[in-house]
Amino acid sequence: MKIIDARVVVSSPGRNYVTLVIETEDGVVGVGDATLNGRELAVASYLRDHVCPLLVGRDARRIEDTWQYLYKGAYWRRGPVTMTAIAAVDIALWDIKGKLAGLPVYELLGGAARDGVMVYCHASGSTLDELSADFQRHLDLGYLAIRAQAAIPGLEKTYGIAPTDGTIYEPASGNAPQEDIWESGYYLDFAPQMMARLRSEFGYEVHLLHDAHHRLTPIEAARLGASLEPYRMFWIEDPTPAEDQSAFRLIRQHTTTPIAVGEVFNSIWDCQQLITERLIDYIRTAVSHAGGITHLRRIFALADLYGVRSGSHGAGDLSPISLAAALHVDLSIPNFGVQEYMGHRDPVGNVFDVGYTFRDGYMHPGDQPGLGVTFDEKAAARYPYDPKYLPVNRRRDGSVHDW
Ligand code: GCO
Ligand code: MG
Repeated sequence: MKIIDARVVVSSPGRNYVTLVIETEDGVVGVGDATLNGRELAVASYLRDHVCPLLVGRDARRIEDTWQYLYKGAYWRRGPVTMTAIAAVDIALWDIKGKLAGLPVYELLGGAARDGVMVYCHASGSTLDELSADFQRHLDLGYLAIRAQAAIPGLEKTYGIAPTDGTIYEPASGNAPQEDIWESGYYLDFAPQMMARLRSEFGYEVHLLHDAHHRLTPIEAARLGASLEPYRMFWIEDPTPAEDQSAFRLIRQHTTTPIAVGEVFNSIWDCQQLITERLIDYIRTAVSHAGGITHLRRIFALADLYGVRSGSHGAGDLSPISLAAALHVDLSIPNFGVQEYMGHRDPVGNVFDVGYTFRDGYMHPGDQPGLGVTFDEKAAARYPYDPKYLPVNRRRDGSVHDW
């Protein structure tokens, strides 16, 4: 089953997506997501210039061998660009394998270990009243788990707050990133007030999540965790930058609030210490940024040994192909925790036709052979690449801050 073509399509149906299309000699087509938000063309080039030529002529059925060949064989290992490129190939090959077998990918991964995949959505507001209205709206839609973010009084702009006009919350800035001002003090005072309000209004049954976006020092993160303990969080996410994995020991010494980390990780080595020392509760690696289905399963298997559960990244900058791939993995692993689901706004639906469904707080990848996502290349061509950057954070004194 030889691969005869591998091509990269960069399109922007509302936001930028990089899609890898692999075709076999029998006419079976597999698709993979190679999107790295704000660095899209680097992955497109890595694939086009260095990987696609190596794929042509290879046996599409040999997923593990291809993974090892691209990872070990390149000499230069890891990193978000490399691992996103490998992920795209891997996801496309699993799609092909499912189509060849006539089975949805989750069946190839051992079959369904649960009936549905609990997802969490995003509720936000520029005031607490707006946040609570948005929270109620998502409860009415059936969500059982909700991430809550609100604009922080004292700061001009807060990342993660969706504008009310339905656009995405990352600013549209083509030539250079927008720069926001951040001061942790305002945030640390405000976060407990926000959660107190939500718990007093909506009770304790709904799972409550919150993203700190790597902005705190370890001792500040410890303070945040401790101050949120009365509100029984499902998790706080990315409390401090995780390059320094041992920093989480300090956070753990001070709080029982569960911690989720890992959306910017790209390999098992990035999370090894966090998992094996039980410094986190949920590992958030994304299928498209951490080496695809093959590598994600390896990370989750390691996590399972240490009682750490999955909580895969699922923001809108990951294409519907990634979301589908994540859902197949989520459905099949023993230590699933929760799946992020931000959803995709049209015109994304004109380019990606999806088989996954949402009902009563749970998603299911569907039972079509492969991943269950059809990518329309002709439609994609109608939405040319539109360069955009994530914003940058500075403190009031002008120094660049983590985020
Ligand atoms: C999340 C994330 C996203 C990221 C985005 C970056 O938890 O959903 O933090 O909002 O910022 O995916 O590309
Ligand atoms: Mg996050």
